[in-house]
Amino acid sequence: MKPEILLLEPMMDAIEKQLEAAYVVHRPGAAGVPADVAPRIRGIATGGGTGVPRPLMDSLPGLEIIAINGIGTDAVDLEEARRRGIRVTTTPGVLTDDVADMAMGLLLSLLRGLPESDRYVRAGAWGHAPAPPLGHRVSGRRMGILGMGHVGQAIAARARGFGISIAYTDRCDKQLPGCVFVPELLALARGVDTLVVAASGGAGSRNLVNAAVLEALGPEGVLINIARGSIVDETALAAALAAGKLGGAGLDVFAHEPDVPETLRTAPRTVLQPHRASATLETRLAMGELVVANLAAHFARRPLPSPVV
Ligand code: 8YV
Repeated sequence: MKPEILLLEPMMDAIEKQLEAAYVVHRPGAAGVPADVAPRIRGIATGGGTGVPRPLMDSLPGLEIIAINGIGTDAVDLEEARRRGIRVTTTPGVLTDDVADMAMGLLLSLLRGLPESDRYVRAGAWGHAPAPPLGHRVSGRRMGILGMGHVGQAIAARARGFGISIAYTDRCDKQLPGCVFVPELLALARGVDTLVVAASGGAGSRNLVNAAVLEALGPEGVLINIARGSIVDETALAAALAAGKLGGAGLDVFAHEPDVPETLRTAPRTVLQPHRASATLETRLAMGELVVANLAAHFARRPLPSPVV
């Protein structure tokens, strides 16, 4: 008998086929998990942003494993999982480079005005209407990174190649060559013109990037967020952009996805993405393979490739 699992987010066809071959896969829609199915569910495959809502976890008495197709664990109650002996796995390593690339992509798009220029050419305006405003030089900028884990360090490595200096804040000084550690986020923001959010989400980082931090970045400063929307106070961000107190923002993530506040959708000097930092064929395949491998190891009672609980 195949174990029964829930698939809470679509994955690549090739991955879903592998899941279908090994499990009875249920895809709960808006109606949720039928009452007769819930007791039979032993595993969940889900995304980092989607996680597992606590009421869903509570409705699955036989749940044994949650395999996250991502590295963020903030949308899963890890304490409760530990308490109930539910294993939790993530997909570390394989998405680091893509997420760092997205941070640089957002920075380049924002500073060089790529989306506006693209629209200008497509509209046939070239030669007929004034060109878009001049952009800003990328080299020579001073980048501050909030959260210097694997992704933060991959962003630093790329930014250095663009002639950008690096400072960062984290729980402790990681003694990284060529990177200046600044213990306080506010002090970091005062000393840089580019703040990149690469920290973990969750209660400990909620609204860390607040009005004071944005004001410290200043009218020439830009914010890039490829981590979690919850880390940034979106109301303060929209207000700072509207008032010209912040130079711009490149955002891949939002506090209440897929809802993006109107104030951010219409804010000036912004480049927005629908949580796409790990969304390449190569990486989503590698992530999916890890999800499959973790589930397979669990049901075969082998050691899990990448457990967090
Ligand atoms: C993915 C993520 O987009 O790694 C994470 O935590 O949020 C992203 O890489 C997501 O997990 C896929 O839905």
